[in-house]
Order: sequence, then C-alpha cells, then structure tokens
Amino acid sequence: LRTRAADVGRRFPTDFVWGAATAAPQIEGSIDADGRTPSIWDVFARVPGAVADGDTLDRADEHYLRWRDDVALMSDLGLDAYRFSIAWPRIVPAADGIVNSRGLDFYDALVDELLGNGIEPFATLYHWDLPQWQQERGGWADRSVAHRFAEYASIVADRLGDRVRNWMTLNEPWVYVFLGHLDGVHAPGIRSEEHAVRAMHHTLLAHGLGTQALRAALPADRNVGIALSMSPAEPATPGPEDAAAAERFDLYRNWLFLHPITHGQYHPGTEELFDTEIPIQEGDLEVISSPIEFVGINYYARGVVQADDGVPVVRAKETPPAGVFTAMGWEVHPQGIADIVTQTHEKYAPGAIYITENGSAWDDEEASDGSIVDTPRVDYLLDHLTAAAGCLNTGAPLRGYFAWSLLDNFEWAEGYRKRFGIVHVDYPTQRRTVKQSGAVYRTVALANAEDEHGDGDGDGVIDT
Ligand code: GBH
Repeated sequence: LRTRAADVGRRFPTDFVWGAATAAPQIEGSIDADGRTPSIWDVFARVPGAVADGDTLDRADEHYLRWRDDVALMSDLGLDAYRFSIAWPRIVPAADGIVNSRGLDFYDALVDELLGNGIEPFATLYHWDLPQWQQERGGWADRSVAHRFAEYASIVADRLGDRVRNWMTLNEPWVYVFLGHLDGVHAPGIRSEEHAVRAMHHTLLAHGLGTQALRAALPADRNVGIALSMSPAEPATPGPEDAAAAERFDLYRNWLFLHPITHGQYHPGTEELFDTEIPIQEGDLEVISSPIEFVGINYYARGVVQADDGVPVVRAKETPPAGVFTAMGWEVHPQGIADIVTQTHEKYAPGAIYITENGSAWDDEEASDGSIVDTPRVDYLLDHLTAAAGCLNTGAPLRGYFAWSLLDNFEWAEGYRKRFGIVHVDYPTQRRTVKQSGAVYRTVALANAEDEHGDGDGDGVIDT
C-alpha cells in the first residue's frame, strides 16, 4: 500500500499542491462566540426533520476552540495547503454592516498558525452560512445580497490579504442555489423556481462584485477563483433522448455558473431551463465576468442521465448504473475526475485548475486497537488521484488537490452520521484519530515532495 501510494505521488509535478479542505459551518461550532450571530444553517437545522437525527451545528468539531491542535494535525499529515472558509456572520453580525473585529481575530490567528507551519491558506469567503439578517432581507433572492457580499469580501481582504494568497469567492453555487431554493433540502429550505433563478443571478453578481472588491483590497499578485461542484454527464443509453437530457444536465450542473463568469453571457440554453425570467440588469454580465486566476472543481461523482418524460429539465432523472456506491449513495467513478478537469480545460481554459474537493463517505469501523482502517476511502483516494494524474498530459493546468475532508464533520442535511474525514472525530470526546486514508495521503504527498527533499535512500518513500 505504501508503495502504491508513493507511486501515485510521484506521478505529479513536485510543485503540486497537496491540501485538505473544510468549511466553517461544518467544523467550527461556538456559534454564539465572540459576537457571531446565526446563519441560515443554524436556523434551518432547528426545523424539525430538516437534518438527520436533529443534528445541529452548535458544537460540530469544536474547531473554533481546537484550531491550534488541528493545524498541528495538518502539519503531521504533511499538508502543503489548507482550504477553509470564513463565517460571514462572525465578521458582519448584523444588518448595520459594522465589522466584528473579534471574528476577524480568529481567522487572523489561524492564518498565522498555518503559515508558521508551512501550510498555505486557501480561503473561501462563502460556504453556505449566509447571515440570518440577510435572509430576513430576502436572502440570495434579493439583489442587495451581492453588495453586502462585496462589502464583506473587502473587510476580510483588508485584514488577511497581506498573508493569504489564494481566495475563493463562493463554494458550490449550484448546490446552495438549487438545493436551497428549488428543492428546499438545504438552507434556507425554499421551494420556488422564482427564488432559485433570482438566487442564481444574484450569486453570479455577488461573485463578480466580490472579485472586484478583493482585487481592490489585495496586493496585485493574489489569486482569485471560485469552487464549483461538477459532475461530468453521460447519457444512460446511446439514444437521442438520453443524449439530449445529458446535454441539458451538463449545462445545468457544470457550466451554468462558469460560462457567464468566463464569457460574460449566460450559456446558450440557460433561459430555456426555467419558466422564470433571469433578473439581469444593465452592466451585470460585465461585472460577473471580472477576470479570475483559477477555477476550483469539487468532484464527487458523475451523472448518468436518462430522458425525463414529464419531469422538468432542472430535475433531470439520474440513473445510477451498477457499481460501487459510497455511504451517500454516490457512484464511485474515478475517471470522472479526469474527464471533468479535461472538459473544463478544453471549454474554458482557465489559467489554473484545482480540485478543491474530492472525497467519500463510508461507514468507518474502529478496530479493537482504536485504529480506523478505511480501505474503501483509501481506494477512492488513490484511484481518483491516479485518474487525475492521467489528465496532466492533456495540458490541463491542474495545480493541486484538496481532500474532502480533513475531519469528519457536519454533513449538512445528513448531520454527523456521514463521515468524509481522513481524520476520524469521536464527537463525545472530540478526539481526533488519523484514519488509514490520512496516513496514505501523507505518503502520497511526501513521496511527491521526495524529488526535492528526499531522504536519499532512493526508494521514493520518506521513512519516518
Ligand atoms: C460538497 O457538496 C460541499 O462543498 C461540502 O460542504 C460537503 O460536505 C461535501 O461536498 C460532501 O457532500 O447524486 O451521485 O450525482 C457536494 C454536493 C455532491 C452535489 C455530489 C451533487 C452529485 C452526486 N454534491 N452530488 S450524484
């Protein structure tokens, strides 16, 4: 296994970035600390039946208290980089827009601790924790949100921009726009196409104004990007109906946001997906297409798409083929990670691409000695990395990989029962235990670095 992991690591260029990712609402807890006010997920989690087992974000991984230990853990894992998100309701707790410096202090100290351990911070400004005060003003469906987001972006950049070199405006707009406003299974739990279409446009505008605000506040050599959920589309059968459905799915799930960001216009066919008109105002698309340096891809699974008689296109039916499925019910399809990176490169040619999330949930079992031998997650990790390495020779500028997730954490509507971590968290005691996947990931990263800092025995494995 060690040899296999080291072989995988050596397929990547030595400047490849090896990271792990988390998100504030999923790990921090301390939801009332130091002036933080509720986010829409705090509120949503209290709606009966919204989250499995009635789980809340109140305690999560107690990262807000244990951040120093967690950075030490990252260092033990040999990570080059850490992708985290900043909680908007910690920074701007109320509609008056007044900055809460105690909220900024937390991320300031985190960034220093990361840099002190040689770990490059990758900051995401929004990972789904909209301040409840903005929801009360119409949330993402109200145009004002884009301006509030840009103000928040500029506040954070002013404080952290001297040290943080890589920034993402938003995480997975497709997920919070459509699961939050059309299907209602994520916060704020709305089921309305009109709300969803408005949220989509205001999200794009927030990205554009946010990018401009970051640019104005940051030193010139900083990198701005966005993290998008992507599922390469494949028709279930070769027939024309399934092919057409797969094409619509591809637009809806993969290019809906990236196309306007890179081209300054909605992808052809976007209007036809919805019955509602997109509330575009003059100048919006120019703002939306403000230049960015990189695209982050969050990849979990492909979509195998079937024609959907009578089902609205935006709810296109997916037929999971036979295969291996994770605890989330998502198909394991390693080739998809290479396919989607290659497609993104060929269609949009961003200056850089990162896999900003990839990972899997399994029913981990603790062995009698307390270790967690998460073989399916190890296989998922190595198979996806092997596939990703295969697309490097297509010229795609793939610069780094972030495992989702550093820690088991609050998996949204699934609560704590679904575990994605390469590090196990025992919630009652908050004890962290590196899983076998964590140890394997470390071997991958260290073997990759070996060309530069090898231990000299020539076997490509760092012996420790
Ligand atoms: C991400 O969401 C989030 O950024 C992160 O916070 C979350 O914890 C993590 O992933 C795990 O869920 O139905 O088989 O086609 C991912 C959301 C997952 C939505 C994959 C689309 C398609 C799988 N996406 N899903 S499938």
